[in-house]
Amino acid sequence: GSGGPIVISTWDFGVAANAEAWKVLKEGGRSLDAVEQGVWVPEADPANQTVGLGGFPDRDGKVTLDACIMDEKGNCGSVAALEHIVHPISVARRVMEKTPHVMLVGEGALQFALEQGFKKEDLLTPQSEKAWKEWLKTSQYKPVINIENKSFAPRKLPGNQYNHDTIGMLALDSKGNLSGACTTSGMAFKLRGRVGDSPIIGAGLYVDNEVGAATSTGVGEEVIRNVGSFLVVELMRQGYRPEEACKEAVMRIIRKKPETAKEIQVGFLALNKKGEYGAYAIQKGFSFAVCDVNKQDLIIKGRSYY
Ligand code: SD4
Repeated sequence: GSGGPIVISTWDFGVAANAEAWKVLKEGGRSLDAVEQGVWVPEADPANQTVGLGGFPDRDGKVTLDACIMDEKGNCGSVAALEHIVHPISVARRVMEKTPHVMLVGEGALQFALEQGFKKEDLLTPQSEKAWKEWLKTSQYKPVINIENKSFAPRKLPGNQYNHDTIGMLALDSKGNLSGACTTSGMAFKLRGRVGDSPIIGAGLYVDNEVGAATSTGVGEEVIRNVGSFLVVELMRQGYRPEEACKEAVMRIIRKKPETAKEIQVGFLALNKKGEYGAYAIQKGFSFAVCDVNKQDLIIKGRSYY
């Protein structure tokens, strides 16, 4: 552990996001600002088809976004099934800071975002619309195991299925405070109204400033069932190192549904109060990006059960 400041995030695309977060951290800034600004990068990137602008739509052709954010004081904010806003993470932060609530969904979340001055935009890019129309030909609904793919080109996989990745980011600032953010367009071609783990506090993200923080990526349903990120943090509280805690949370999923687990990917990423980090996934191919004073573009291949 570097002792901080440090920022880590899911998948290879975390490198660019970490670089933005690092600008805040290296100036002694707050981890909350770092994670918000860090995840702006994939949210605004139309070539990234799994987060924010340009995300794959649901099966009705609507891009619906899920995001949440949590700070060192245990404050948290979340939006689910939000349409038309490029930066759902910032709407989640406004929910946290400007309302007495934690979570807003759907039309109410959009109404709140517009009242807060966010711009209404069309998030469906021609590229993602094309992918959706292609998917409609067979309309197969089966999540595919996500593996890191070097290019951000449409991730067409065998059987006409698509990859799906979320950015989860965790940061420890120079004051020793932890924050986290998680943002996604969710599972490609999901049922309209489907909400994954990513905006659920305790499932897709959890931060406890006494202990550590955790986030997840993969098939959200299995993460929600096991309250995954909360579990990882609680295991760290009991003395597990970050990778061990992530592994135990993965094992919980595998033990409960061994047949399902063979077919899906779930990965957890964790950072403790000392700046030590680790990850573990069901399937091979889960990577994460690490950035601290020593190295800004480190990619680590996470260990996995299979
Ligand atoms: C979800 N966890 O909506 C997200 C998707 C994801 O890698 O992370 N894909 O279930």
